[in-house]
Amino acid sequence: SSTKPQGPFQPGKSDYQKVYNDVAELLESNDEYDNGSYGPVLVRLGWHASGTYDKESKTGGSNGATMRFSPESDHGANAGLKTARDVLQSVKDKHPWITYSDLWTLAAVSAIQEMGGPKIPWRPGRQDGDVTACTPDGRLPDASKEQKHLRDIFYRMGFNDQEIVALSGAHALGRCHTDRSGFDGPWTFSPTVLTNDFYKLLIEEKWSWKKWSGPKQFEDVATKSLMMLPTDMALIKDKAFKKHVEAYAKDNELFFKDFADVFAKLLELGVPFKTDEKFVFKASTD
Ligand code: DDH
Repeated sequence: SSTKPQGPFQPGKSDYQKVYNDVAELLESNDEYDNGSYGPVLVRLGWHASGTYDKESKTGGSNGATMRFSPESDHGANAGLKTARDVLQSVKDKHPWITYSDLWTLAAVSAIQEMGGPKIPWRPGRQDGDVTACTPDGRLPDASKEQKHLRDIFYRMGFNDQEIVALSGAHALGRCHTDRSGFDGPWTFSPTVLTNDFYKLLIEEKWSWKKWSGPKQFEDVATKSLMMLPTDMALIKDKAFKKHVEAYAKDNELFFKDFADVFAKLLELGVPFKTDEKFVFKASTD
């Protein structure tokens, strides 16, 4: 009893790896959910928590985890993300020392790696904020718009054209839900595996407007089972974007390298880290 450690718990890499592993175990724990994986919606949570960053005012970003609170939780862009937050609560209960903001970003890293994606170096240090740090509505992209809007939104976060295209490859994963965004369907035939298929399909398939009463979206002419958003299609309408789409369509390794860099950067926007040391987590298949 005299050998009890003193002071507050100081988590290290092995503690974060345990969190990573617990998220990995959750991903396919519910056959009934979507394509049998919470992976895509956890990636979307990490992205929407981070993509509110504004480099001028230095507000928003993953630090704070302010999507726990209304009004941010009710912003239209965040529809459906309660599912992701709720799923992660069991991990938070098991590891109460981790902040929600570190947990949400680490969960996105776990989901990407477990879905066959590249290693995403990650570091801890985010602090949870309160409701006063909620960002105003409108900081996340509007899928009905095109290249000018993409640049307005992503330049505000500090990204360039190549990074916009690299980030967009995440749409190889998951799907649109009519009861969330109003859009419908997946982008690829393997929505629980990260590949460069988003770019390949964008270039190789023929796309036409879907005939339906929902929001304007594209469908592939060949099978009518895949979709593209107007913002996705803007990536091949715009010459400067298209050049990167073509490069990633040809070279999955290049996509993985650039995606790892830009996704890691996204998750760190605006976070006042105290350490430079980044962790690379072991995937369950390593
Ligand atoms: Fe996205 N995304 N996204 N997206 N996104 C949707 C789903 C998913 C836009 C709109 C939508 C990124 C960029 C953009 C993921 C990851 C990322 C849906 C459908 C819409 C709409 C939501 C629903 O109905 O459930 C737009 C617009 C952009 C843009 O302008 C570039 C980025 C950068 C990422 C990322 O992770 C880096 C993922 C994953 C999904 C699938 C979610 C799911 O539940 O499945």
